[in-house]
Amino acid sequence: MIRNMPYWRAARVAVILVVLVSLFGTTPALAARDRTPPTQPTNLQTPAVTTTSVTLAWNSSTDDSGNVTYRVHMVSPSREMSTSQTSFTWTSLSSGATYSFYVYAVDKAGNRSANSNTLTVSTDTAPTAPTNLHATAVAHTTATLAWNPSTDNSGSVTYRIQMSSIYNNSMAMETSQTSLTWTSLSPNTTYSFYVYAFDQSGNRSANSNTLTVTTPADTTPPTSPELSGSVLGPSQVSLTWTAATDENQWWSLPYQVFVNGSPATHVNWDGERTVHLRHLTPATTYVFTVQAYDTSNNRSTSNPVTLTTEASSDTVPPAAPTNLHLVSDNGGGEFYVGWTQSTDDVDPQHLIEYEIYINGVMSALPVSAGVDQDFVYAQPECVNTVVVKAVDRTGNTSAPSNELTHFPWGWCP
Ligand SMILES: [Ca+2]
Ligand SMILES: [Ca+2]
Ligand SMILES: [Ca+2]
Ligand SMILES: [Ca+2]
Repeated sequence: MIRNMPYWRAARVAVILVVLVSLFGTTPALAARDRTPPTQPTNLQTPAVTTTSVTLAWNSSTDDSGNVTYRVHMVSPSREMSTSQTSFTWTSLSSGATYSFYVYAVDKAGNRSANSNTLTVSTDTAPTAPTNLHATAVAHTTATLAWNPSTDNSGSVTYRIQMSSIYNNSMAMETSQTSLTWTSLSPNTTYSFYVYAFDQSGNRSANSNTLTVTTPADTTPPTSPELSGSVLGPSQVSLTWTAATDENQWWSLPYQVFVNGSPATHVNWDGERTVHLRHLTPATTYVFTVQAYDTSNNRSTSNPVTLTTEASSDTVPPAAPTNLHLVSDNGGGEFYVGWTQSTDDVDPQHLIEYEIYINGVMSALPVSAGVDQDFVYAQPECVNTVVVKAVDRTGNTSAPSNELTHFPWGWCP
């Protein structure tokens, strides 16, 4: 064609062809046009549905020109989205609504494949709220609750019951039933409950009504402890008792010891059931009892135990301990102190007891006999001033040792 043109005209056509090639990459007149559409996308399915979204997936198309674009078509309302992937998540849908979709592929030349299968999908719905939350039984430490069930499109739901009280900001229990017994409550206490449902996809219902329950007061005392005791010399007795139980308390009960009807100064730990009472008067008859009490302070009293301390003519206290010094500081407020043991006019050294006072407060740890060192727990003050006193079997108490000043917390403000 160009060969038969005059030279000037052939040159002009050549320039036009060069411009066309640079613009379109090929000569439209020379390239074969792509008239082959992509193959049909198949097996359109939905691997995931939520209350507001549907995820679609399909098997890919092939095309002679390489990559294709997929058009995801919603039938009603008619909308279309594009993707180069073989899956697409359609969002912002309505809960519990039904939608139909199909997919087709388009190649670069605009050839369109056949439509895939049409898939009809319903979005998920959240369960309805449980209703009529009410108590079917309330006891000192339990409340049995029941409610009308939720309904959900996907079948079974799980209920979560929320409880709050002055003791607990919020606690929750779950069940697939429509009733639940809440245990470990306290007597004479008000609790609030509500329940909601969630389906297997985690969609949550609204809350039920809020139910307020007050447990009845506990007016029943614990069982009575069985008390026994023995004399340990002129100034001490040992008391021990069986464990009392309470219908509302599964943990160890606290006890209080009484001497001739008055509370003993001895403070025992909750649950402790053996005590040594010290500094009693020689040759004196005492009546001891112990009381167990529950959280509502209902009290039971043991059998009385009558004991007479041994006689003693010892009226002279031991010499004061000397050379009180720091042995070691274990950190955390625990430190060891040591001293030179005392002597007594009557008792051998191994029977002399040592009371340790920190800032004037007697150590709560058990008193030891016949030792020259012991450990103590610091008072919260920055300066801890420690003294030790010796006590003989008759209860005669020495003057204090020298003072030991210690800084157990390592600093002073
Ligand atoms: Ca093609
Ligand atoms: Ca559901
Ligand atoms: Ca009770
Ligand atoms: Ca003495």
